[in-house]
Amino acid sequence: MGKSSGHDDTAHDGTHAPMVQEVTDFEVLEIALRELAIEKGLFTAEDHRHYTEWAEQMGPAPAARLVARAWLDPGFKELALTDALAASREVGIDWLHDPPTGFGSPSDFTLLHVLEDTPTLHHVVVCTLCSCYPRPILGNSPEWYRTPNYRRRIVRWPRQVLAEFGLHLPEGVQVRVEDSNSKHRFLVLPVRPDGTEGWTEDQLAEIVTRDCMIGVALPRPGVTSNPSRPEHAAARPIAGHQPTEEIR
Ligand SMILES: [Co+2]
Repeated sequence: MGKSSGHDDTAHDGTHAPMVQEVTDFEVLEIALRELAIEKGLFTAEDHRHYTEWAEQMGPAPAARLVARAWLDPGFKELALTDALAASREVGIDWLHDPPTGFGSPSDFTLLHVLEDTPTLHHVVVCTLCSCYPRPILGNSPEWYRTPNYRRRIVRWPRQVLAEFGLHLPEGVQVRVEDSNSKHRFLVLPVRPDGTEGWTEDQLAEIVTRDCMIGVALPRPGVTSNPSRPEHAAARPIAGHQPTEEIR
């Protein structure tokens, strides 16, 4: 192959190896399986498009509302802690019937657990095996959540990894790392922060960010988006590039 053009079609001459692998093995597998399923009549291309559109509109807003309501309503908090799927329905998320499939998605046909933080106990969620995540109520997972780096390190050095997220927990606070799997997904119910007395559910929901519910951040009045990561100045900066104010 490639000999007729006068080239040796291997990476040895450095000209034929692609800069990036354009399609991963998993993508090839997904395409093959999807096309086969459509060909066999298991679902239509339109069903697939509809499902994809639904999956992409998921976000953390319903989970934030669940937390805010649990802070305000002890009865609802009890429901969230004992039957999180029922509590999900109260904030508009029905894990089994919302997806256009009508039976959930295979990986979301699962049990949700709400983990209650206290002043002396902090929860953080991981999936050490892959990337299990309570997607119907929290949206799609952040990229870092799926990295082997986070998955292997958070279970070994939780305090250190949390500190890297900017969350420095006092020694008196116990850290509990909860490992998700295909049947059990977790949502952290953080401690309601000081300075939010008298707030409405809408006001409270605004400060419950995605990261707070994974357990790598704590809610704070005035912080309504996931905190930015600490940035470090480049060891070998590009000539002429001006670092931003924050990292100078
Ligand atoms: Co997993």
